[in-house]
Amino acid sequence: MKMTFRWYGAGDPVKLDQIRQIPGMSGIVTAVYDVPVGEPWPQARIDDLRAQAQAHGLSMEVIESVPVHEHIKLGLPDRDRLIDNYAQTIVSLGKAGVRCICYNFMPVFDWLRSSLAEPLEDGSTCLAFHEEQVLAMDPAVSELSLPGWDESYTREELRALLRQYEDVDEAQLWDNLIYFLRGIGEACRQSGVRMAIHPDDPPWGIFGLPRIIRNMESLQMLVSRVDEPYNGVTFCAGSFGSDPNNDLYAMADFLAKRDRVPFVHARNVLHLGQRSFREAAHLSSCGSLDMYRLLKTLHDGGFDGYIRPDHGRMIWGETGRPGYGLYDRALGAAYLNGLWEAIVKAE
Ligand code: DNO
Repeated sequence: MKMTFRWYGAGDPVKLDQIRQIPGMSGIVTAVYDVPVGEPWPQARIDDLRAQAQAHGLSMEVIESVPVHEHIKLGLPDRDRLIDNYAQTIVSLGKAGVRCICYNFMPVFDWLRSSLAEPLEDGSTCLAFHEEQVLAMDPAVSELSLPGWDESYTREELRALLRQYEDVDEAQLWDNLIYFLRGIGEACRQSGVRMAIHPDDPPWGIFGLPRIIRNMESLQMLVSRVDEPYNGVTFCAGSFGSDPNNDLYAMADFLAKRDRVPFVHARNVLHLGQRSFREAAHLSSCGSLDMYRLLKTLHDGGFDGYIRPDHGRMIWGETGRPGYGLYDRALGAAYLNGLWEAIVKAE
């Protein structure tokens, strides 16, 4: 297992100097953020990021994310050119030593929460999803915006995009995903890069848009339709785990035993009903997920990939990017490293 930490580049309030001081940290998970979605990433920009990491004693073997252009998800005629561009980026990343790319296939929006700073009794804040608040939102009219979302659309463009998805159902979205994965297969095989799809977050449909990476059935479908080692999953515990109907451990076991988990996002959630949750500290007793059982299942299934602590609460007065402060994620990393050491030594 290689412990990593997400870093948003030079503008991130969390600095590489700080990340390197977290015990057991092997590398950063980052991206080139200012190349328009769909364009290939210049090799020089990738190499520069890697040099920054290395200057701080950190590796850069995981990229999160190389975003997939909406026209690929929609299956529009210009997708072949966009897939070729994506393949070029894969090859360039491979040259720079990247081994894993985390991406998602969620239409229009990435992850969604109703609150980015819900106050907790202990004075910290966390991200939360309250179904009734989300159902009251209308993205086509509100000024809704979250970190991680593509901010480059105007309201009118967003409305037009949402209309385009009216003709895309789940079966069509699946076909478009498989087409994409096959289209980048050669680049992945050549460059030794593994793709790790991020689950839909939360793992159910929102705003009437199709969402397809949600549960065990999705995973079975994914690995059977493109049965190749490069086609993997980012096992995001908090995303799959926010649906109480998901058997997280059976899902981890299924994927790990097939060697389809190049990357893990380890975080905990506290269920507040079927479709509402709060993001908890990483420790099992703070939420609804058993982090020991999850790591043990991954370990026993043969997992030996990259892992990172995921969203943290804001604690000790820290301000910054919601979910991506330094302190609670660093505590998460230390805890996960401790669990892993105990699991390995008990063998
Ligand atoms: C949220 C992240 C996601 C993830 C993308 C991958 O904090 O886990 O935004 O990076 O879905 O493409």
